[in-house]
This record gives sequence, structure tokens and C-alpha cells, in this order.
Amino acid sequence: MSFAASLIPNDLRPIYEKVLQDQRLTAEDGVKLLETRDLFALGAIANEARRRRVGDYVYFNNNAHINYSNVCALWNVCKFCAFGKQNKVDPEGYTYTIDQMVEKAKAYARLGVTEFHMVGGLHPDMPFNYYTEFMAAIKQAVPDAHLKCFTAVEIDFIARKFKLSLEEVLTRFKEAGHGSMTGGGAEMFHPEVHNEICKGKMPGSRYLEIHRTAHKLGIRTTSTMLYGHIEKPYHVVDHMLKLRELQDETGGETAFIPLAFHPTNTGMAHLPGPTGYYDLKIIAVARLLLDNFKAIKSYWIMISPRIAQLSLNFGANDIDGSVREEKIYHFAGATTPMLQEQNELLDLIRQAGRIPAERDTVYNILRVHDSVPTAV
Ligand code: V47
Repeated sequence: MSFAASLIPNDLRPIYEKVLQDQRLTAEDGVKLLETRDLFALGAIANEARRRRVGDYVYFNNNAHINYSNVCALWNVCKFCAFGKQNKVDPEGYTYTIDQMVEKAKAYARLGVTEFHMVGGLHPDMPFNYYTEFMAAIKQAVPDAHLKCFTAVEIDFIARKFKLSLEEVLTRFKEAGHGSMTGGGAEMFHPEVHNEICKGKMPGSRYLEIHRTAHKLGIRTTSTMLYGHIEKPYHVVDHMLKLRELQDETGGETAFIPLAFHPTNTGMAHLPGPTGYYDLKIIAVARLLLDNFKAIKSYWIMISPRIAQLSLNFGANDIDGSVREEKIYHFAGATTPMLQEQNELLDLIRQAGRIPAERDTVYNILRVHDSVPTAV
């Protein structure tokens, strides 16, 4: 028996056997995994699934987040959000001009950034051209950059506001230089949770419809799940299985990113937020249930570089990128840095015994770095 197998307790053994035989796990398996107290056994199973399905590379990229505005029509709807501000009332509200966006993009391009991740609030006043013009202007200034822009919630808002179909919005955005969509806005699909944390926001079915439409147009997306608030294991499993179903249908998701809830300054500030133990469990269960996702991403800015590094032994194979500028979690009290230099990401990956692979947005490998660990 291998060392990994010797760690598996009897109640998880049937699940481990399924993983060894490449069989799909069920909702009941997912709940059982989330309920186990045996974190290391769970990690060993997820690590085995990761090794078999996607090998030893850990992906990262050279990216920069630019949050174009935090003004949001739903500023008082999403209880978990500290970022969205009321238009014209809140002194912390801001909206970048197109010139400001271009200046930022040019400065980041000089640092070798290949991807701009751009999302914002649902601004009630900006014209449709604001979005197309900022993308076109950035593309003109930095032609090789990939513009990973907008969550499904922004696409829904823009389509309804300007009375356009989803196809029309996405096609016009694509013509302006849009490359792919981010995964934000999913929160948790199950209505019991959705109605509690963001009643009035578009439902999970609309998120899935927008991702499906994007995939049909050849636009890749990532997907997310906000965890660590009021959810139960069956809510987590429901969310992941809905994404698995969509991925079976379209294959258009590049990565799944669990988003750890940060409570400070939010309408749910009384909650403690997730622990490191739960962060690792969620990553492991994502790897095991989402058998058709190649990348399970640990977003270091939310769970800290240290937990992100540990998660590489719990099923994760992507550690996001340099990020550089981050507002959503820092408005919500994040104390993590906003930048990880490339050598820091390389060290995290190498010290976990894995091979750093620098990628572009859609997971073409740009460079495999040697895997020699630096001194621990
Ligand atoms: O949609 C908001 C979440 C999302 C909080 O696609 C919060 O590669 C935790 O989607 N605590 C935006 N989460 C960020 C996002 C993302 C991040 C990194 C990579 C990718 C990707 C996507 O952040 C929002 C919402 O779900 N969020 N407030 C909070 N207090």
C-alpha cells in the first residue's frame, strides 16, 4: 500500500477507490468529504486526483487587476461586499477615466504584465461606450495584452440597461478587444444562501446562462464560489455540481477559483470568515468534484500566500498571478500584500516540490521554470 493510501480512513476509502478508477464522485461523496475531520486524508485523495488529472505544473501569470469603478447600483444588496459604493453619495466611490485606465495599463505593461483583469461595480450612469472605449484604448496602447474583463453580473446589468441581448453585448465587447470573462459574481447558487446574502441580485441560473452564452461565442470564462459565510456542505456541493454540468456541456471554463469570504466592513461583519482548515477543504473538494476542470486556482490574495502554498498539496494547480492592485478584498479588510513578485511565486511553488509554469490567460504555457527549490 502506498503512503497516501495508508492515510485514508475506512469511511473515505470508497471515494479514494473511485478516484483511482477515474470514476465521477456523487453529491453524497462531496458532502462526506466536506464533513470529514480527516484533513490530511482528504488532502491525500485530492492530491492524487490532481497528480493523475493534470500533473505537476503549477500555473501562474503576470497579471494586474484594474477595478475601473466601485460605484454600484447594488451597493446595499450584497451583504458580503465592502467594495460597492452608492453613486454620488459615498465619498469613497470612484470611477477611473479612460485616460487613467490607459496610463495604468501602460505602466503595468512596462513590468511585463500579459493580462489585465478588469471588473467593477454596476455603474448606473456610464454609457455603453465607456466599456468599449476603455477596452479599445488599452488594446491600442498595449496590443499584446489580454483583457480579462467583467463578471456575469456586469454583463447582465449592461445587457438589461442598454436593452441588448447577451450575444450583442459580448460580440460588441469582443470587437472592442475583450478577450475573456472573469468568474466573479457567482456567490453561491443555492437559493437558500443566495436569498440570505444577496437577495435581489441575479440568480445562479442567470450566471450559468451568461457563461453558457459566452462559451458558445468562443469566449472563455473562469468560475468562482464565495465560501466561508453561512453555507452548509450541501450548498457547496450543489454549486460545484452545477458548474461541473455546465463544463460537461461547453468545456468553456478555464479554472475554478474558490473565493474566501472577508467579513470586515461588510453587512456580515459579525461572521468570523473561513479558517485555513476550511480553505484547504474547499480546494480539495473542488479538485475532487470538478473532475472536468483542469485548473483549480488558489487565489493567494484572499487566503494568504502561505495557505495558497499549502493548497498545492490539496489539489490546487494554479496560484493566480502578480495581481499588483486589488480593491475588493482590501476594502473588506484583507491584510495580504497586493503584489507577489515572480521570484516569490516561484519560491512558493518550488518549495512545495512542484514545477512553476508561467501561462497566458487561456493556459498556453509561456515558460516552464526550473523546479529546483531555493533554500527552505
Ligand atoms: O464577484 C466580494 C467576491 C468577486 C467579497 O476570474 C468577495 O480568475 C470575499 O471574481 N470577501 C470578485 N469575496 C473577484 C473575482 C476573482 C478574483 C480572482 C480571480 C478571478 C478570476 C476572479 O469577489 C465578487 C464576489 O464574489 N467578493 N466581496 C468579500 N468581502
